[in-house]
Amino acid sequence: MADWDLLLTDARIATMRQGAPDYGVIDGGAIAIRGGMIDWIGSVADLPARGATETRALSGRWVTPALIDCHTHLVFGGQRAEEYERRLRGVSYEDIAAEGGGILSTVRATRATGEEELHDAALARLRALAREGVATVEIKSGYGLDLDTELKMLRVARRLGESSGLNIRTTLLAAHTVPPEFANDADAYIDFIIDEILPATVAQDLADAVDAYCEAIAFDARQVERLFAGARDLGLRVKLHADQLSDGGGAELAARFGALSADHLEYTSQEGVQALADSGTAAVLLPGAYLTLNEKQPPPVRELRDSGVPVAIATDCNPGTSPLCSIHFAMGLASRLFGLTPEECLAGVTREAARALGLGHDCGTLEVGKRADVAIWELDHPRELTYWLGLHPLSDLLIAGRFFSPNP
Ligand code: DI6
Ligand code: FE
Repeated sequence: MADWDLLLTDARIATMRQGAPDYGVIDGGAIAIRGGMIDWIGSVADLPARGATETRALSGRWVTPALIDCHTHLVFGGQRAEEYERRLRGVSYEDIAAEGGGILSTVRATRATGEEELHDAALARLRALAREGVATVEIKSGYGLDLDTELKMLRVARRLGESSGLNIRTTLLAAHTVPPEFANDADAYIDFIIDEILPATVAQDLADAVDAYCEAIAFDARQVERLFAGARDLGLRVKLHADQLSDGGGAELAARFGALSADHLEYTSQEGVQALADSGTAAVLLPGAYLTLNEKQPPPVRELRDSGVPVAIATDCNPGTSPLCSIHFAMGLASRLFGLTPEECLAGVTREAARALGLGHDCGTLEVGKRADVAIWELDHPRELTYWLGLHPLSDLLIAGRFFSPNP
């Protein structure tokens, strides 16, 4: 009987191992896979003499961990291209939100759309990511804002895990904005989330984490704090949309609750950065939203780097502020707009993105004991993943050790 299910040889491997210099490269490498997991990795010269059911020689191709998109709002009804046009004519995102458009227009569309249709539209976006080597995607709710629709979105997200073959993590974002039913009473809506939506979500095991939008146009730090306490009581980890348009103390708040991640962070202060460093909370940078909103203040990348905060990058794929279905483009933007190096960009969509989802033990690097989520590329060097815009040089994608076809 063969020891291994699949053996990849003659590969140049960027393991992205924590602490390893220069992408953690192994030249002339091999990866042995068994039961969907990495069983052995190293130089071909050291490969133990064992049998494999299937062997693939990769002719010196580059291999990296499969990519991870750790912040998306991929499930939603309709789209907002018309709002985008209005913004180009000078109307601000906040003004559109104040007149009941913005997030609330997607809420109306999502409430009115059936599960099948929501699923199929999201699946197309998911496949676009998979074609770029993405194996793991986080999907948030937050366009329902009532019990039925929040649960509907999370059910669709869970189902996408089965239908797409990708690893899907789901996040309850009921605290995205105040719904019309609770207009002018954000506190009562927070109570409703704590008393009704959170317990139902947990009872049906529909969410892996809880998120909130901490912003002047949504919820303040005190309201988010109450929600997070409720989530903690039910054993759920938290993440936060923090300090995107103003410094609302979001990073400090996320750190206080040991959040998995604090996301956006354009206006985060030095104290906020230090709080993230002390709590081990990952920073998730979202350059697609920064670009689309034509923002001018980039997140404090140097401070994050100097303080040792893990920095991830994601698409934030959503119909309002980041209609971005390309993780490669997010990497390209993170380097051009925020000054991240190509190696930081690759770490940001592999090792650090896994950390931002609490999956650091499962995926995000190529190491023994992790799931065999592997991307194989037609590239001279993995720095090109950040350099090219609009090129998709994926040769093959393995998810849990199996060759995955994004276009079945
Ligand atoms: N993520 C969000 O949830 C909001 N901004 C962001 O970056 C708003 C999304 C929307 O306008 O629909
Ligand atoms: Fe977002």
